[in-house]
Amino acid sequence: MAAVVGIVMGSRSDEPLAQETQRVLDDLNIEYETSVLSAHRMPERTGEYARTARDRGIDVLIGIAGAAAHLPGVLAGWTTLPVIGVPATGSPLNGLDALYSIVQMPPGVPVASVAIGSMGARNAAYLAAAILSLKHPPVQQAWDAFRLRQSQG
Ligand code: RP5
Repeated sequence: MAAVVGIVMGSRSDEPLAQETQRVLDDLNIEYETSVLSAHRMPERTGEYARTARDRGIDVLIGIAGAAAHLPGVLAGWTTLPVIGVPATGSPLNGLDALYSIVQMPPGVPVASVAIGSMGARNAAYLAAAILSLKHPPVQQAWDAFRLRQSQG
């Protein structure tokens, strides 16, 4: 299966979080591609990536960014695919700035925000699985099986 999730991080410094997302997607056998694209340092390439994502077979985008974390919102501005934002830690405000930036999107261009940091990075992958399960039966099986295992403690 080709990549169906596009993970985008705003900086190489976000890589530890991206790896947490990747680990969950690997466990669920979900294919993904990973890019480093800064919405402010590389605005053209960021737009191009999001504009072409659907035609390349991507179904969900995950944007990981810290500080003034406009990356997920910019991705959502360039595509009608679902976008999940992960607020990264590491700034002087320790992710609260990124959380507010991501979660406070004005109506019409939504971004689904998950929690700050590691919890959010993992939940972004699980939320992507839930979205993909609507269209990809193997993902539905893997996602349902995970939820069942989890419920058994
Ligand atoms: C954001 O600013 C990135 O997503 C990163 O979390 C933060 C710091 O970036 P660097 O200065 O480490 O490149 O754009």
